Amino acid sequence: MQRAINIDGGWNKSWRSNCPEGSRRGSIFFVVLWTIVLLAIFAVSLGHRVQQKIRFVNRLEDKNKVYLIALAGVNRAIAQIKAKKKEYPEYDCLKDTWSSNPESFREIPAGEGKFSISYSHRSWENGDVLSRFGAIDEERKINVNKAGREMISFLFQRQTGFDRTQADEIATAIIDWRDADSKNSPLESIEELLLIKSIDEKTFSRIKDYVTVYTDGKININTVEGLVLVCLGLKEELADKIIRFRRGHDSIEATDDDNAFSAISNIISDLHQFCELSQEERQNLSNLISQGLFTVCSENFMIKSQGKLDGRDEYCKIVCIFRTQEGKIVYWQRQNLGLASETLS
Ligand SMILES: [Ca+2]
Repeated sequence: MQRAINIDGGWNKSWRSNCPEGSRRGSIFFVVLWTIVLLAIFAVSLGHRVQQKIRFVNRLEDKNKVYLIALAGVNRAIAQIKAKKKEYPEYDCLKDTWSSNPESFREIPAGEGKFSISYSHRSWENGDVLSRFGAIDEERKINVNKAGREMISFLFQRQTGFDRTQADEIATAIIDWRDADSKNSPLESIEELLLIKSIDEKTFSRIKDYVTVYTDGKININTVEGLVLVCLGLKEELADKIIRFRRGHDSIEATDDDNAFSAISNIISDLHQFCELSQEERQNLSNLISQGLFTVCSENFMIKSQGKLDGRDEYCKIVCIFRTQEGKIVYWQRQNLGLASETLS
């Protein structure tokens, strides 16, 4: 027992002599300091993560808000189309409220931002790009599932600079594509043209505003652009007379004084009252009418709605096609800033 006490007492003595009180306090202070530093680092890291999550949630909220703003634009356009169809179902033309209506479609406040519905088109005279606030009827375009080889070929010759042989080859490829020999079904979207040989992004960009897959193939003579009239087989001078008839006295398209063909049976007589038609022009127009190429009504409307939040860069663009007969959307594409587009069917 005496030995044990001596040994223990000796150890305590040795430890105290090696670890003086000041040194022990220093060690504790050092541990506490490191703990504080580590806690501070953890707190900063946690704060950074929380900030990131807050920013992410805010971005999701902005994305949702701006989508709803663009959606409000789509609903506004559909309401205008339905109202016009209910009030004047006989024919559709460019002075309709769905077609040219800056008061309803330009920078319209909605929620925390604004929406606009607009599209660009080219001047018949000089090809300048012009803007209009409204929707676009698909019946002004060539249906690539219905059009003949010559019509498609002519569109590619006029718009892409391809010569007759190259354009004929593309037209043949499109017709083969939609025939039973290959795909066994019509094109489901105009973007499907990009899968066809010789049609790259550049070529597609030059013809995409003139083609559709959503109509029955008939062209609305009240809304069609001059280029498409020529592709149908009208002489340029006759296409020009139709465009000038539609513009009315002010010679400006889509204004209140515009003229419109109220029925297919009135096309030649209405045009003849406006300007002189040669026998050849009458025959030219009569041939196309008898082939059933024209209509005066539209049933499918493309709406391009862009929503934007006030004071922020976030925006959302919706492109859709509304079919009035069935009262439903037949095409839907939504695109947010910096994000890949998603396509819904
Ligand atoms: Ca006019």
